[in-house]
Amino acid sequence: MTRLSPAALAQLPPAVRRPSYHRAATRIGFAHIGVGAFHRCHQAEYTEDVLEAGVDDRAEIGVNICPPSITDQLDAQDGLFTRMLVEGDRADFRVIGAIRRVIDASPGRRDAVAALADPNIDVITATVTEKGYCHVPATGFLDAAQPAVLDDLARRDGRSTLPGLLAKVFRVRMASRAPVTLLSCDNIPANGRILRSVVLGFAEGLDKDLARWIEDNVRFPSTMVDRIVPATRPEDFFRVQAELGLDDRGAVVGEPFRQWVIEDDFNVPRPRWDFAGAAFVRDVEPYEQVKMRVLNACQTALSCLGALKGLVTTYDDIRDPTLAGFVQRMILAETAAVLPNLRGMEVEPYLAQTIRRLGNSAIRHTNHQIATDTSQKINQRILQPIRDRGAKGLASPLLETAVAAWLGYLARSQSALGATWEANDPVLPATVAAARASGGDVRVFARAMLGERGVFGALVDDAGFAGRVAGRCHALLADGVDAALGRLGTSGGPE
Ligand code: CS2
Repeated sequence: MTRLSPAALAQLPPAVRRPSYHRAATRIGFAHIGVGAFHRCHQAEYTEDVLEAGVDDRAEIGVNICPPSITDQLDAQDGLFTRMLVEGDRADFRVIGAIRRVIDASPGRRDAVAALADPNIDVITATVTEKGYCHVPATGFLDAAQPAVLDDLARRDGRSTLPGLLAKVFRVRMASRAPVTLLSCDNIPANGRILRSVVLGFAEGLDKDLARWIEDNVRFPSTMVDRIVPATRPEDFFRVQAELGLDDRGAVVGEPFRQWVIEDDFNVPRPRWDFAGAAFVRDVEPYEQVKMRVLNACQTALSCLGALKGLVTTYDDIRDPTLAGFVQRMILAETAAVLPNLRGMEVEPYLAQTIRRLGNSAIRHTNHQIATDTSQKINQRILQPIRDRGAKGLASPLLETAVAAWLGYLARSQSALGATWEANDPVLPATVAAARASGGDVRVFARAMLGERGVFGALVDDAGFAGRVAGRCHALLADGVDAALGRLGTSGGPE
């Protein structure tokens, strides 16, 4: 079958939207690191909308520093790809042209550095997943104990880590006096501050002048990004192929909902993503708190509880009355007390919208995909609300149950504790050690995991927390999810 390409656009059925602006007249003024499904279905479409509106002429170059290969997917298509938005029986297909060039970083990364240091690029966006920042989740600082970070520092070269790569890019930009704005688009709290902190942490270890230059010439606005975009499945590729009559190896699938809130802190001409509905604000923190503590927290709790119940996707989880009831109570009875008061994102309507989004029958987001790397996600989604409630003297039995569910999920990846699946998480070495030392007792396992300071921060010193969470974890595995959640009652219930 013919591949999607500029020449093949004329063959598309009329219902498929395609670029109507003159692609060749755009210039590459943006770069993106980590062209995965999320970026293609989110920031790239905002840029596409702006190009269509004719208010900015900046298109982008995409750079992948980790597999999969972006050139395999998009080179032969001249960067074109389809985003399919689905809800129930409805599907909307659009070919996006905003990505003009793509490169896969070579092992030495010279090509990636050259592309990102190009003075014509004035905004670099990034989606590299939570663990890509190489930070300690509980503190936000560079994790200098990570072998890849140590290696990059020892070689004085950014071949393995994002902070290392960026330091290399900034060294070239310092020589050519080319300031830049860097936009983290991952779900970590104060993502701009964390990106700045890891990049400066790395640069300080290399060259103080470089660190000073970065402080003066690079801005790191924080952002809140939102759209549910699961990994594209084979059946999604077939559906796109059937609709287009063309083969598209870069197709992505997402929900219609999208949101982008960006801290207004640019040292270059500000992109016009506001034309596509993005909001530039002074302070992003309240927005990201609501999003991560409500939507993302529900996803994390559901993914672990759902997996323990043998369910496959968030859609299956939210149709389960026990699980749906549990997450709604968790948010309303506990998290709500530690959410900022934000106009347009008030907790009740926001939660109702979240539950509707999770109930979109066309989105099949697997529990295992969401549960991946929970050690990097749980701080901002669940632990911070627990800490904030603790500071107000409030107990958090439901949020603690979500923590217990994650530990139960990890336990079930270990043969000593009834291995059922493989877990994928940077905390796996500690998980293996804790399982081996547990003698098959999940409470012992959970207590050992609760000693991981990089994940739990000061909560590791809270013996009451450890005892309760270990007990809840045991109950979830020994009695089953329904029985354990049932005992929590409707109000959060007894300990
Ligand atoms: C999900 C997110 O995989 C995950 O961790 O919770 O990718 C989520 O779908 C997005 O943040 C929605 O904007």
